[in-house]
Amino acid sequence: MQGRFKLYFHPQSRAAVVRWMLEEVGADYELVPVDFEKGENRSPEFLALNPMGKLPTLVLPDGTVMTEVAAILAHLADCFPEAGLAPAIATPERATYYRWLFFAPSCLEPAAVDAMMRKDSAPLPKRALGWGSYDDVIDTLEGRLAAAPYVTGTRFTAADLGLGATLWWLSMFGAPRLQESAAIKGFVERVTGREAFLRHRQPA
Ligand SMILES: N[C@@H](CCC(=O)N[C@@H](CS)C(=O)NCC(=O)O)C(=O)O
Repeated sequence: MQGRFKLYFHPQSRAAVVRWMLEEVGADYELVPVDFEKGENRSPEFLALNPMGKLPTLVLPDGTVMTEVAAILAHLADCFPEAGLAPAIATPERATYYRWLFFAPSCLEPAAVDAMMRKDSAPLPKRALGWGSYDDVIDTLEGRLAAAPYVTGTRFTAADLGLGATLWWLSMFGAPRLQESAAIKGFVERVTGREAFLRHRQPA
């Protein structure tokens, strides 16, 4: 794909996941530093791009603004088919890819944040929560990752990138059970051993 992407960036934010993806696909991109401490993500200029005041915020070469990690990963995988990070449309592999691509932000992330940060010990009913319970989420992930090296089988895709990045940072924040799971630990080691992962960790 021609043209330059502009990624509003803070190294300790989900924008780093998008930077990893830009490295994977070999995109031309620039980073625009955003200082949370100075409130730059709450400036009128930034809020005009993303009224949520959040990163990642990515401006595509044609000026379209994208937010939401999983949506950005899916779009970049489609824009750079030569990188081979998305299975063909309307195949069983594509269905499985979407399933796990969205599992990270809709189940894993909220379940982990709830498990780690909620002070009130009263458990919420499983049926009221999209993620059911943290243990259900981790059991489900373990089952998948014990069965195959990557979520769609033997090939690394953008879904592995999104899930792997989330598991990686949750492990660093001490989310329960992740360090004790051989399947999850092995998966995180596999995806974070990629060259593009190492490149995205270089100072901006
Ligand atoms: N739903 C968003 C989450 C974005 C998000 O929460 N970003 C955090 C950084 S990791 C942020 O910008 N926080 C700054 C703030 O809320 O002030 C996504 O999946 O991309």
